[in-house]
Amino acid sequence: MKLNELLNIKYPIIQGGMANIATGEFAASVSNAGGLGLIGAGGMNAKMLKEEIQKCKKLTNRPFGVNIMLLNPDAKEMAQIVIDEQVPIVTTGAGNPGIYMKMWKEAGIKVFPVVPSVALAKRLERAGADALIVEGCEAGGHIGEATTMALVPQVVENVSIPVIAAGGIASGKQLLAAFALGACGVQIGTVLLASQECPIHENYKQAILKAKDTSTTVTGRINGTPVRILKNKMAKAYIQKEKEGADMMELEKYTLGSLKKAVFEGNVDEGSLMAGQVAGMVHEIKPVQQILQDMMDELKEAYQNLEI
Ligand code: TUI
Repeated sequence: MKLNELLNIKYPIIQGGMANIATGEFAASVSNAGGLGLIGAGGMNAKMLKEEIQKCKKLTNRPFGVNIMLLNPDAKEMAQIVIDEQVPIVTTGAGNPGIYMKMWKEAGIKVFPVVPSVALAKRLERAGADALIVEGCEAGGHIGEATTMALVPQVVENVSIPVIAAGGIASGKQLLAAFALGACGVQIGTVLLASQECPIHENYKQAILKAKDTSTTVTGRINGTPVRILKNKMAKAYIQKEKEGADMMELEKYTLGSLKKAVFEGNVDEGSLMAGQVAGMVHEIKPVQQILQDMMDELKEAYQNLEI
């Protein structure tokens, strides 16, 4: 199954959920560029989500979706809002969306949960998921344990619905590799942070451009919510506190709140700059349309140049 046909979009590329970053306006710009734009409900409350959906609808006639971050206290209310607003596609992250599957399917919504394991992939296929976004731990933000390279083919082998690869994808070569692993498309996030349209603070964009292969680290491994971010003063302090056995409440201060510090204030020392391992290969800020087009051109070139 071709992802662009399944979603009625131009390119087989989905934008990541990107909590606190992916507004209705940003999602519309990704959809207008030919990908699937997503409103990242992660950092929003229910009322904000409704407003962002309405903004997005005004800005694009193309398909778009909403990513519901399941740890969000308003997740249940948001699950109903996407139905009321007739959002055509929903992706989920940071949990098992099983309890919402029936209501979404009855409303005709296409549901693409993000999964970090074969076990959850199989369970959600049985629950009626239309496709699965299989995310490896190269990704930015909240991650599972397995890498994209190891996980995608294992999920493909165990389910019959389409698989979309996520984590570690910023170029046409990586898009080609995802197809080789059995995926029908990809989800990208980090490379879109360096787009002209992305509404993050300029300092955050510059930090992405400056990053190299070893510039990310993972906080929260010990307390059970691993989150990949760019190394900075905050990341060092967090990991130190974790080792000293700080409790969840104390550590919480460093997570979602500090993402806002990075996104809105450009505080690159104390903020949490979520980014994937591919940050090291993102070297310029381009319009979203150019990012997608360049990936597709490079995919074709890399395919022709394969030497086997
Ligand atoms: O969700 C993401 N990435 C995110 S969410 C986010 S906001 C946040 N910030 C700080 C702490 C926590 C959240 C930033 N980035 N990606 C998709 C993803 N889902 N990665 C891993 C998972 C996942 C993990 C466990 C999905 C399901 C799951 O299931 C557990 C279960 O209940 O079976």
